[in-house]
Amino acid sequence: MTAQSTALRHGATSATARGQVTAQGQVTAQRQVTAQRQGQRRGAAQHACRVLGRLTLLSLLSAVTVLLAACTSGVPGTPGGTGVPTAPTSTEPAPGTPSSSGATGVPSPDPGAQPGEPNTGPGPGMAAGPVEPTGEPVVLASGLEAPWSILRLPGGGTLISERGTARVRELVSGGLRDAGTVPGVVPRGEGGLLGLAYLAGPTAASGTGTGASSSTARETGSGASGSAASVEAGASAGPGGWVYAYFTGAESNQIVRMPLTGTVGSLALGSPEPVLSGIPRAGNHDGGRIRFGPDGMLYATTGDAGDTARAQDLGSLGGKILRMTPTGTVPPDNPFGTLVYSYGHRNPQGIAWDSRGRLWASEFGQSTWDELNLITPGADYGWPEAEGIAHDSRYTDPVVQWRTSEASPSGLAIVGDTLFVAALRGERLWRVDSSTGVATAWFVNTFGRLRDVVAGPDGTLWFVTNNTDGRGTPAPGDDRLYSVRVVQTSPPARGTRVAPGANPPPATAVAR
Ligand SMILES: [Ca+2]
Repeated sequence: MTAQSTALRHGATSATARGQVTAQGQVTAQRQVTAQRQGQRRGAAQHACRVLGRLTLLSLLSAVTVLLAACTSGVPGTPGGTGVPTAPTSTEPAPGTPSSSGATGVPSPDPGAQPGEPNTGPGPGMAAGPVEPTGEPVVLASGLEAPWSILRLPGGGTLISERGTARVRELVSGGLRDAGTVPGVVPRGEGGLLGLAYLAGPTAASGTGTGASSSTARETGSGASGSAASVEAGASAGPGGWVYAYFTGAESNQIVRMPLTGTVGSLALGSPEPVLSGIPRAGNHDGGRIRFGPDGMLYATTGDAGDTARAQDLGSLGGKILRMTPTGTVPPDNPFGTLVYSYGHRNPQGIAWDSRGRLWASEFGQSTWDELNLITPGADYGWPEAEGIAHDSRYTDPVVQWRTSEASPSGLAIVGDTLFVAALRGERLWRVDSSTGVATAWFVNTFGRLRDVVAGPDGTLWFVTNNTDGRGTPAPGDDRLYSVRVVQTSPPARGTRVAPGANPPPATAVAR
C-alpha cells in the first residue's frame, strides 16, 4: 500500500513536472517568434517591460516608475528570471518520505529496509492489501520424504530439503530430481537437514561473475533482491550463487554454503564450505530456519536443544535468533557484539520480513502457547520464564499466541503484509493479518501436518506437508508440495471469511 501510494505520488509529481515543461516550451516559442519579428534577440521579460514602459509613457507617468521598477527585478541575465510565471511550489512529499499508512505502532528494527526475497510482497498483478487463499490447492509434487524447507530461487527453480535423507530435491516438470546430498548430516529426532537459503553472487565453482574467489561473495552479496537482476542476466548460464543449508551434524547444528551449479532443471550443489558451527543440537528443539534479510545479512533460528537455560544465556547460540554476515561473522551493528540478535526463544522455526522491513518469527511453545513474535534486536522473548503472553515488562510478548494443539508453527511466509504459518500438530495453515493480529485457520485437518510455506509465482502460495516425519499419518504419495491461489481479502469479511469449497470453517486464534 505504501509503495503503491508513493509510486502514485511520484507519478503525479512527474506528470505535473511534464506539464510545466510543456507550458514553458510554449512560452519560449512565442518569445522566439516575437523576437524574430522585431529583429532582436531579447527575452520575453525585456519585451514585456518595454511594452509596459511605452504604455505608461502615453498615459500615467507616475505609474511608470512603479511598473518598470517591478519589471527590472526580473530582467534577463538573472538565473531563472525569464519572466515566465513561476509554478506553485509542490506540496507533495519528497521521494522516499515515509507514509503514515499501515502503522501498527510497533517500531521497525530496520526502517530503511526493503523486501529482501522474491517470496515476499504481493505477486504479479496482485494489488497490495490483505490476501487469503481461494479455490482448491493443487499438487505440484509428491513422494517427498520429511521435507523441511522450500527454497524458490529468484531467477526460477525450486529446491526442497529433506530432513532425514539430507537430499536437496529440485522441482522439475513432472516431479522431482536430486540436486545433491548435503554431506555431514546426522539426522536424529527433530534434527537433520533443515533450512535452506539462497545468495546470488559469484563463486569459484559456479563460474558466474568474474570468476573471483568465493570470498568475493562477502562483499558483493547484498541479499536476494539486490542480486536478482544479475541472476536474471546470467539465466542462460544458470543461477549460480550459493545455497545455504542449516543441518544437524555429529557435534552441533551448523550452517554451510554450497555453490549452485547447472541450469534450472539440472541444478547441482558444489562442495560445502563452513559458515557457522557450534549451535547446540539435540533430539528436539533444533530450530533450523535460515533466510537472508533485506539488509543482506543471514538470519538463523536456533532452539534451546533441550536445555532451557540456554535461551537466556547470551553466551550460547541456542534458543536465539542469530544474525550474521554471509560468511558467518558478526555484523558490527548486532545488539550484543555477538551473533545473537534476539533471545529467550524455545524453538523458533519460521522467519520472514514484511513490507516495512519488520522481522516476524514463529515459535513452538512447551505445552500451552505457541507464538508469533515481532522481532526487535536485543529483545528477550521470555523463554523459559514466560510462555506466550506474560504481561511481564522484562519480556516481549508475542503478537499472536495459539494453543499448541492448534498450531506447532514452523514455516512462515509473508505475502503483501499477510502472514501465513505452516502448522504441524494443528494440521492447518494459519493466516494472520499483520495490521490487526487477527488469525484465521485454513485447510484444518485437510492435508495433515504442514512444515513450510512460501509465496509462489503469479499470485500463489506454496506449502509442503510433513506427514512422513514419524509423527504423522502419511497417505500414499505423501509428502506433497501444494499450490493455492491467493486473492485480496474482501472487506469487511477479513479475519472471519470462510474458505470456499470443502474447507472447514476457520477458527480464530487468541490474539492480543
Ligand atoms: Ca515467548
